Amino acid sequence: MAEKSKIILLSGLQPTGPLHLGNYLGAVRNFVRLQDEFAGRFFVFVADYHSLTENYDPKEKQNQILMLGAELLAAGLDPKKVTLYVQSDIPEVTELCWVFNTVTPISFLERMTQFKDKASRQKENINMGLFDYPVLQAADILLPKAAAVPVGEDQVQHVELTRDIARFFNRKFGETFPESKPVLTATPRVMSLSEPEKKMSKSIPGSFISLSDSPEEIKQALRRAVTDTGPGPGRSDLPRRSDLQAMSPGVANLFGLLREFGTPEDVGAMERAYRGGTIKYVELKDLLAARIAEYFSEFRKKRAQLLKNPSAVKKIFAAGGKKIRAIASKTMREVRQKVGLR
Ligand code: AQP
Repeated sequence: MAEKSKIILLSGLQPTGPLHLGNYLGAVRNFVRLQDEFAGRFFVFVADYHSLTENYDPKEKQNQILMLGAELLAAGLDPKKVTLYVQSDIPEVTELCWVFNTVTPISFLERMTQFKDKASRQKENINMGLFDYPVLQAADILLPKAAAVPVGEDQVQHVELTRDIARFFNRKFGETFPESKPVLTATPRVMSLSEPEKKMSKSIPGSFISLSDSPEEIKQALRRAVTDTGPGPGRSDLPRRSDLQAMSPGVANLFGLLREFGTPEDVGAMERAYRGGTIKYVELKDLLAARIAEYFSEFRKKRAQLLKNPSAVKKIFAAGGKKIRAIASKTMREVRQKVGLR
C-alpha cells in the first residue's frame, strides 16, 4: 500500500431510503472519524447508478439523492475535508466498469453473496446491473485510485473483488491501480431487529431504525425487536444465563447497540440484570430507545434545516462533482491509452 500520507479513501452509499443504524455504525461514523486524518483525500459519493438495480420509483430518486446528501452532512461529514459527489455526475465510472468487465471472470461474480441475497429478494427483477454491481463498485473505488474503503462487513467481499480486478488489470496492461483494502469499524455488522440472524437493511421493513426516526418511532421499533424467551422473572423453568456469550442473536444485538449509545453504567446495570436472570427486555429496549433518540437529536435538527435548504446540498454536490470529474478524466485517459483505445 502507498505511504499513509498518500492513501486515498473512498466510500459510497445508495440513495434508497433514510440512513439506518447499520449504515451509521458500519460506515458513516467512521467517515466522520477519518475525515481529519484524510482531509482532501477522502471521497464519499451517493451511489445513484447502483440504486437503479433495485425496485424504485424514478419520481422519488432526486429526493432520495438530496436526502442522503443532507443526512451525511447532518451526521457530521465536513465538505471541506471530504469530497461529496453524486456518482452519475461522472459517467466515466460506467466506462471504467465496461473495461473492468472485460477482465473479470463471470465465475467471480457468481460467488457474490450480496447478489444471491438481493436476487432472492427481488425475484421478478434479477437484472444484469444487479449482477454487475461489484464491477461498477470496483470502478467507483479505482477511478480515483482509492486504496482504503471504509465500509460495513457486507461489502468486504466486493472490496476483495476490487483487489482481484486491479490485479487482473495490472497484470494485463501494466501497473495502474492500487490493491484496495476495506476499513471496518468495531461494529461492522449491525443485525436486523426483526430477523437478528440477518443484517439490518433498508429494504427490509421492520429490520431497521433510521437516524431520522422520532423518539416515539425508535421506541416502537425497539418494542417490536425480537429477543428471546428468557431468562427473566417468572421464567424460573429456563436455565439462568451466566455467560454473556450465550445470548440469543436478538439480545446480543440490543446489547451491542447499548454499548454504542448507552453509558457504561447503563451497560453494567443491564449486564448484571441479564446475568442474574432478572432482566426485563422491555426495560432494556426503552432505555436503549431513549439513548438512541438522545444521541441523534442534533442530527434530526440539522437534517431538517438542510432539507429546508436543498440548494446548499446541491452546491456541495456540484463542487464535489467538479473535483472528482478532473480526477476521473485523468484516470480514463491513462486507461484508454493502456488498453489500446484512444
Ligand atoms: N447492517 C449493517 N451493518 C453495518 N454496516 C452496514 N451497511 C449497510 N448495512 C449495514 C454499510 O452501510 C454502507 C452503505 O450501504 P448501502 O447504502 O450501499 O446499502 P446496502 O449495503 O445495500 O445496505 P442497506 O442499507 O442494508 O440496503 P439494502 O437493504 O438495499 O441492502 C455500506 O458501507 C454498508 O456496508
